[in-house]
Amino acid sequence: MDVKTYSFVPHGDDRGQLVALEEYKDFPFAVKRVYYIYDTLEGVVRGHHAHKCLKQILICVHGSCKIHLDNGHETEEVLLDKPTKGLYIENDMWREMYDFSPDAVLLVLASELYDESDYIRDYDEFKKFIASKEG
Ligand code: T46
Repeated sequence: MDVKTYSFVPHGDDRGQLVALEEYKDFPFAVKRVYYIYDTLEGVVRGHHAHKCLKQILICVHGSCKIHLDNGHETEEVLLDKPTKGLYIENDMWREMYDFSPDAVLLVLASELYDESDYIRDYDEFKKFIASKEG
């Protein structure tokens, strides 16, 4: 599966590190929404859905977590464990987030405003949606 990850280059100096991200330059969409996930309890699995249109960049800016990706045919697991690593998740991709370290902060840059109708929260429905798009 073709998983797109980014290695962001920090502006480091003797004060520490700073990562700056610009839409269309460092990732391929404009940001309409930002959210972050933290204080995730041990053993919790989040996500369990796909999006019809939404594109996102996930960055674990503190701690670590794993992302399970499923395009309807293949699956892949991605470890996010540094604030310079970004994961691009396009539409039509089932995702689950798990193995959060207690200190994990997962930052998400999203291409659209929140819209519940964009979610596919049932896995069988997701498989049918993918099959229908592929004709
Ligand atoms: C995704 C993964 C990576 C809002 O009101 N506005 C928002 O922008 C978001 C993202 C969520 N919410 C509300 C909806 C639910 O009542 O926050 C609650 C938790 O959302 P959800 O159960 O969808 O959270 P996750 O962690 O399962 O999924 C989230 C995003 O929803 C999703 O788009 O790709 O993170």
